[in-house]
Amino acid sequence: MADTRKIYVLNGPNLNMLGTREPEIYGYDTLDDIAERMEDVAGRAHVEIVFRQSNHEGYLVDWLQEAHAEGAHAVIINPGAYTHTSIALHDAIKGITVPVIEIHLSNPHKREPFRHKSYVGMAAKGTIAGFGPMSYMLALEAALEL
Ligand code: DHK
Repeated sequence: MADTRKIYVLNGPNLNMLGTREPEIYGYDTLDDIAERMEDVAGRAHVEIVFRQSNHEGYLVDWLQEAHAEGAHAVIINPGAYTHTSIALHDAIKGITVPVIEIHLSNPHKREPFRHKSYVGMAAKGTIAGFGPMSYMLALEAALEL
């Protein structure tokens, strides 16, 4: 029987600008490029990727709850700047049983002090940061092994 596991990949504010946004930090790949690569790998593992982006915090909360309600296998989330501010995302992750992997393209710990705290990381199963778009692929590999 086909494996119908779903992995949600959620992206927060400004990640829709990847490719042109501060490329010296975030690189030249677009979010579509990343989604395509993930879908390719996941497809070979017969896993469905649900790939979303929003600039609005509440949508990310809704989608975390949706992943839970859908019985998703895992959530990979790059919360963008909400990483460092959002108790709502922290609480949403604590309130669901789906394992959540926090990711970042850059390594926030090498950047400004206001990026050193992660409300999401405090609730997530684990964090992968600093590998550019490869952070997404490493998280997918981890999610597939869970
Ligand atoms: C993305 C952002 O938009 C920032 O606000 C975070 C993260 C870092 C990233 O590296 O992917 O601080």
